[in-house]
Amino acid sequence: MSKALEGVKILDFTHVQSGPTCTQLLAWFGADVIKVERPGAGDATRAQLQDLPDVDSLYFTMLNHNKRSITLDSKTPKGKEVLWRLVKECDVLVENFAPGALARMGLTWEKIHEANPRMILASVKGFGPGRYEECKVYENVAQCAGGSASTTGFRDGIPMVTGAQIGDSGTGLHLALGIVTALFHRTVTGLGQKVDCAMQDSVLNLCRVKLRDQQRLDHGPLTEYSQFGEGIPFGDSTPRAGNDSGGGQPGRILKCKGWEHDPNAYLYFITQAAVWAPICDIIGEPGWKTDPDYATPKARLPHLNEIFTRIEAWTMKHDKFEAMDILNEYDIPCGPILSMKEIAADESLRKTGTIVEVEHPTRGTYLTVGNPIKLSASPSEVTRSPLLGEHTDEILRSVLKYTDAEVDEIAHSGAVGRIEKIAAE
Ligand code: CAO
Repeated sequence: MSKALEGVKILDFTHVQSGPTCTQLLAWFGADVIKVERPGAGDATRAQLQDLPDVDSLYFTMLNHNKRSITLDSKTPKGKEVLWRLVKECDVLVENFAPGALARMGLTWEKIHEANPRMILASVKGFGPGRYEECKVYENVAQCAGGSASTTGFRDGIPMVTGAQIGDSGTGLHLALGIVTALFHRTVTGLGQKVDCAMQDSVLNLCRVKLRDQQRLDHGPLTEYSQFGEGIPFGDSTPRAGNDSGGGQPGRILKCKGWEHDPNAYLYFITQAAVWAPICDIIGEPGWKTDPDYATPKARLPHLNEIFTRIEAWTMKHDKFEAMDILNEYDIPCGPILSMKEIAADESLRKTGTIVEVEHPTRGTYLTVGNPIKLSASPSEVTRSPLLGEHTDEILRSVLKYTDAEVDEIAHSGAVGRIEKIAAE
């Protein structure tokens, strides 16, 4: 079965998380992703958060599946020569260096476009053009500058960042869509183009409902926020709303049986209007079905704290899975708070390939997250991340068609790392 992106060559000049997330997705869809790394060190994440000595970290292995690695010093004359051969050979160059770094290597859009008019140049930066455009950015900076932190956490607490890497992985996802869109456009124009994603913009895109609420504030209080029922006045910007859904269907995280000793014995419960009647029956408040203070979604808004306290009295009698089973019988939307330990053992996620076990020559077996996007005619298979420079030789010879003598010359010039054969394979 052919892969959706088979035949597409990606010059992967990415590092850390945002860029590698993007190129990993493209690799899962079948693109040939050639990761260019600095000889000796490689992507800095290989050595970050290491749990085993001298073994590529899980941070690296979990973001670089299905890729090939070539080491190349792009600042040496021979290294530059090889890099330009790669530019001419590949369809897409993806990078997330600090602003200006790519141009300092001589790789400006004008030169790239001249050398290979079909090439797409895809970049992640922290900020788009404007007052912060020169800044280096990591995940949490983007969460803060993109509106996520100011709207996450509890009203009376400090701004919070989330565990989901919406700045890094979120931007990588946006970039991947930009790349396949540009590839599609190229089928019509025959030309490549630039694809730019700023982490701030990507976070904001994921936070658009909070900008919605900012504008709603001009016309009155946000009645779906618990703060409204608590009689606390709203300020001039979208507040932090704890675990309120804040949307049309009020929801909360509620304690379940065992919450005293299990930090994840909780359930997210949504009081969807369509199932209000069964909710009232289950929690033992049948009168709320017709009581004018509770019968309609609008009437319920000032009473959300009371309603969720009553529902929680019920959820606390059941463990989260039991509660889920009972509520699902009535199509009441709810979800258990799953720990990473529970997710790692989840049978369904393993069956669909969203959680996969991967074999690595120096690490052994480890768990990773597979492709969350399932294509029926082009399923993804997760293969391990490359060792540093593992494919240098292969790429020089088979992709760039260097002769044996030329490969020797490149190796002796110091432009590439030691060309290794992997003994374990
Ligand atoms: N050969 C020679 N030099 C290389 C090289 C290679 N193969 N690969 C990288 N380099 C050089 C770059 O040319 C750059 O050199 P100069 O600054 O001298 O021109 C240098 O390595 C470092 O690049 P950098 O500034 O991008 O790296 P950093 O560790 O200092 O910063 C980061 C990291 C992430 C803050 C920065 O890259 C950045 O802001 N990127 C854009 C936003 C982003 O993607 N952030 C997400 C981070 S988490 O996913």
